[in-house]
Amino acid sequence: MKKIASVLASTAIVSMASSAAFAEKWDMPLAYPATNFHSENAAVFAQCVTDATGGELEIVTHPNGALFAGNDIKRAIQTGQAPIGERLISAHANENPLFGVDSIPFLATSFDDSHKLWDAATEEMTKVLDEQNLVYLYAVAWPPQGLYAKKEINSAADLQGVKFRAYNAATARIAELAGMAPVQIEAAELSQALSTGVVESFVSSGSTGVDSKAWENLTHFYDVQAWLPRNVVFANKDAVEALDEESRNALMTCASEAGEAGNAKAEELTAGYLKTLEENGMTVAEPSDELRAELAAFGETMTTEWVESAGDAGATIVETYRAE
Ligand code: PCA
Repeated sequence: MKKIASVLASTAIVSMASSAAFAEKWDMPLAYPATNFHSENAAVFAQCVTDATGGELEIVTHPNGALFAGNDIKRAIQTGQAPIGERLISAHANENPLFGVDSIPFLATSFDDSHKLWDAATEEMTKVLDEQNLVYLYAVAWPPQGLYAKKEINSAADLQGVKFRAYNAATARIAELAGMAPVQIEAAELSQALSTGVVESFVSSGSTGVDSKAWENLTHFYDVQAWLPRNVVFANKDAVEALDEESRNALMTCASEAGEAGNAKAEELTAGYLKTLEENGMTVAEPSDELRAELAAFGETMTTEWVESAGDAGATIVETYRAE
């Protein structure tokens, strides 16, 4: 007992001596695995802030939902349980439709269009997050979303009754429109849900298919390119305001660099993920004309629904985007 106490005491002294008088450590919860490109990018961002402040503000990432599960990250930061973190923002569209702006099917399906749409939405997004005690730092797109299944899917009729994993309101709504049974499941739990048969289909990127080794349980990936959802990194507003100016500037500069770098990485890696799915035995294909048309019709329904729910602010974003 005594020995443990003295070890602890000396560890405490060492860590005090090695850090500056008012140094701060920020734990940063992430929902996705350490090897996912978002998590790797967040680790570079964390190091950037730590280096730029000479360790005055040290950010330490905690991937894979280890500190907070994906669904709890946003609330944890709003309430100050964690000072900073990353979250798939569209998973919170039930709080405010604006959070689902990046998941309107077939509105923005390429990286370029996705960036245009996001640019049109950023000011409003920053404001809405600010009202929730959050400071918007940066956002990185996932590669375009495709359809995973364990059989050939030629039309929406083939999806009828399939057990489907949803990750936000848009994926749940597609399931509903296609007559599937949606279950909300975090990416960290996806492999298990697939191997136990809880779900047999989902819509996501090649990146998440690779992370969850989709080929172990599924056979087909249809590259439908429905939308490019984003992970947003934000910080607790009180925690940001308590920083000295130098640290705050470092945080903002590193954030802007991380946004650029992360989006470039997403684009660069997209084709490789689909290749990995293929190399592991999955059929990677374009959707049939019929499936494409049916999904497009769901998209039209959902675009109308979104614009109705998001009010003037939403309509302005879509108009600005379309005018670009
Ligand atoms: N991967 C995340 C969200 C979008 C994506 O490509 C997921 O499936 O949870």
